[in-house]
Amino acid sequence: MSKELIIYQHPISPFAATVVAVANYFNIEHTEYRIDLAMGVQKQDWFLKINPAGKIPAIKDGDHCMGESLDICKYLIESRELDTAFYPYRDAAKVKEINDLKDKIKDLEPTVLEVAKAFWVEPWMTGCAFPDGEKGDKIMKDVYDQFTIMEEHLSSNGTKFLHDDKQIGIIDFWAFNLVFSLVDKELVYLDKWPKLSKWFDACAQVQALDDIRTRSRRYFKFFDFLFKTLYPTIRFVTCRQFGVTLPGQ
Ligand SMILES: N[C@@H](CCC(=O)N[C@@H](CS)C(=O)NCC(=O)O)C(=O)O
Repeated sequence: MSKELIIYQHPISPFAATVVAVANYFNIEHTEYRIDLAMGVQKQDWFLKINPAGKIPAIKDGDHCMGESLDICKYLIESRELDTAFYPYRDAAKVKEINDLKDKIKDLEPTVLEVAKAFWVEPWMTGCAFPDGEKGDKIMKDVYDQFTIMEEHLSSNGTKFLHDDKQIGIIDFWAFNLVFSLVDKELVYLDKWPKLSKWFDACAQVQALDDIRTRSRRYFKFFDFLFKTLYPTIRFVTCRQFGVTLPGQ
């Protein structure tokens, strides 16, 4: 049986974007399979066999199934024996450095998700209010704190990328996908973090990241249209009389 790699993804997931970008960066042949998160496909039995956490991204590589974006990226590199500074898995000291770096900014994941949920998905999709006042400020502050940690890291390291000066690495890929998911929805601006802005621009020039960002941006625009124009218009015209209900109605 040929060993086919399937990446289960959704086009607006920054975690799935990381896995697809890594596969493309290393020319790892794969097929993408879109999981309809809104329909809850990620919680269906067949998918839970692939990733019991019920989340994307996940992969099926021959008989091997797994979830968690960074673990998948590491697996892809190790299983293909890619000897690269991007993730030098054979060098225990470097692996520790990379894991420590991820640990330093581990709250980037929940804080980015919280901003996207509170200021993009929920108000537009479900019609609920934007978090205002202290609540809204706190959500933004949490993500800004992560940006400050990254700024300080880049400053003290004196490097262009998070690990290294010349070579982009696995944590840059992971963090870039998270950060652009907010920048491209115009939910955050990086001007107050000059080193982080430079890092962002340097990552954006890497072809695999530029490709995935361009694709994600198209989907952000599509969902923007759906949330901000189509849904409210349909609500306005009130479909109730036709028996149609949208989220938030
Ligand atoms: N830590 C996970 C996060 C994955 C994650 O949160 N995925 C979201 C999409 S962005 C998901 O599948 N959510 C569906 C759900 O929770 O039902 C990773 O890095 O892979």
